[in-house]
Amino acid sequence: MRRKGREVEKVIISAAITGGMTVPGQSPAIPITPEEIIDSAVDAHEVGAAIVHLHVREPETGKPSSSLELFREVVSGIKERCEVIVQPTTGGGKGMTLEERAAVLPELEPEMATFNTGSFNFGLFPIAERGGDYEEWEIEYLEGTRDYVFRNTFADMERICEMVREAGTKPELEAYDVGHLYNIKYLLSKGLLDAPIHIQFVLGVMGANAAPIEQFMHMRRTALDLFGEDFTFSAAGVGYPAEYHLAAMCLMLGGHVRVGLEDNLRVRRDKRAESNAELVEKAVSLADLFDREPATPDEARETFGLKGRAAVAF
Ligand code: KMH
Ligand code: ZN
Repeated sequence: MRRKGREVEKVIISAAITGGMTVPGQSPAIPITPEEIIDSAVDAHEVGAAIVHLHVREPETGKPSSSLELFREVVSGIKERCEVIVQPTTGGGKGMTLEERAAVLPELEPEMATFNTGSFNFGLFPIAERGGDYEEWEIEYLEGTRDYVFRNTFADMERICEMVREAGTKPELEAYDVGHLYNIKYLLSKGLLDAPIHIQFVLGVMGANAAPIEQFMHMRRTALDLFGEDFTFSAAGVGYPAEYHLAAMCLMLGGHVRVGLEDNLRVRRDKRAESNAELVEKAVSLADLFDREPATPDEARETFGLKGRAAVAF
């Protein structure tokens, strides 16, 4: 999907719809129920997203969940309404075991899923410290991240490698720090991952790498050193303006883009986002400034070599 002559280079936009580490009290725009998640995903697709990255939440409380019934309801609901690539999380939320997080792979056999490439502290407790109108469980959830390690050991990663192969799922390799790229290299060297790989640089989580563009460039440079040109990439900048700063870097450097309420709640410095679609629209406008146009889901399927929507188990 590289530019030929005057052809515009396509950009694969991914919308991270709801997340598993944020809590609903942070923004009324975060979709909670299956219906809200489905509507938000379809709307994000209609304005330019080729991929929707999905978590699910308990409909009554908004608490992040690993319920396979909820996942099935959401992914089937989206598939009925549009052709977008549905990418469930295997990262889940705080307190979920690896088996709970990864159960979407054998259950849904999705075209794509996330694959987290290392362990690190995942700190969201400063959000609660800043104050706000939170339920008691939300404060506990956020405060509990003071003592939370997002666990992705080598044994865990080897297990996910087996599971994505069995499910015929393309992993999106989430790298939150430079060491995670070396973990990916190790898995490749053991023949556990298939090339070409797709890497997502996730910058801005407290406990891992921060999101200044120098750190993005450092990670991309390291990836080039380790993998040559044989990889695709996108970036998820956590928070505002990181989301759009990294989107701009990816647009300039031939990469792809992720935006969405999972990562960032603002569309401008002085304006909270009202929907995922609004965040995607801004990414599409930014792409246009760099002569990039949104890829359709089928163009993204071709770029990533996906098995196709007829081959999923939902
Ligand atoms: N929540 C993001 C920081 C996953 O779901 O597996 C990273 C993420 C990973 O989206
Ligand atoms: Zn996620």
